Amino acid sequence: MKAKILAVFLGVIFVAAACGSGSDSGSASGDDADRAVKIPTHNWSSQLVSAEVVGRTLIEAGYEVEYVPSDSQAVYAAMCEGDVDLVHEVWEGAFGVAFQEQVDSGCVVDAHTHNAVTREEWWYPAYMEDQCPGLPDWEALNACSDLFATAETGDKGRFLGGPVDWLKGDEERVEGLGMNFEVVNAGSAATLWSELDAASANNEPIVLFNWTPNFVEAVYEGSFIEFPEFAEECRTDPAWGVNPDLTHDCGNPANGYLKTGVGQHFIDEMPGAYAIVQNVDLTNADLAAMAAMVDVDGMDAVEAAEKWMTDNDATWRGWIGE
Ligand code: TMO
Repeated sequence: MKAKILAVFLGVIFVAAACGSGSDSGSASGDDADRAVKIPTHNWSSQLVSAEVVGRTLIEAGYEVEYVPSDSQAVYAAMCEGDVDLVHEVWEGAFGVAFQEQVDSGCVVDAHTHNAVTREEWWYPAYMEDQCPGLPDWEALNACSDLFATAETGDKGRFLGGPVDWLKGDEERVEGLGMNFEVVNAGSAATLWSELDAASANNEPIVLFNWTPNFVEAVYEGSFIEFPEFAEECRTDPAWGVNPDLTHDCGNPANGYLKTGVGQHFIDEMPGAYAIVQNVDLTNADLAAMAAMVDVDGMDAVEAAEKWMTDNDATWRGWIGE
């Protein structure tokens, strides 16, 4: 309550300031609270670049932004609490459950579905097809589990998963499908790519978490494992699917969404900024290019965002109505 009153009060001051200086088109709306837009940053490259792009676009429109390093699952509850205002890369496979929970509770709003179509799944380099006949079928993978065994995983195959704040269902899936695999989570995305690089240099077995759009498809040949097709009930109804007793006996969505979610508080407090954020639309090509600038070309997120904005000037200007 107190925060709301303060927000309205700051809004009034801001209107006064905006009128005094004669705001030009594309600048912050006079109805918006006078505070920074809080944008979370996560631990994969496209997100770090696109966060900068969203931030710089808002700055061009006259807003201030603040970046908040955030756990990519906990961020949805954090958005509910008002600690961040928006999440502009909600990947269905990794975050669909955590996002939907807060949408259902009423404090997070499903603001936009991007043009991009996404997939996040177990993935292997193409040379594995000679070593493990029958790929990309999951049962063929399981039959080859011994190829993927490591000192760490004993007689089970190793699945190299992403950092623990990404997908939550890998262990449940191994159980649900009765696979002879153990999930080992990488500490960072960089570890995934260095392990892929090392394995590929010698055609050594590896199955790891990957996604698209990403830079990987431009650099390595490979495929996603085909698990039983995803359905919502697979995550909630043990009776559904090949295992009648357990959930998660299916893959991730093969044509997943990429969404932008915002806090209801953000819509209330900063309607002008919200209108811009709703316009932000990313394509598969955008995300792949953003990831490649960092993971292939070695730019940092700021350099990559600057280059993307130079290359896509009309796109982001369109978002702010120029
Ligand atoms: C959310 N991610 C793109 C890393 O799967």
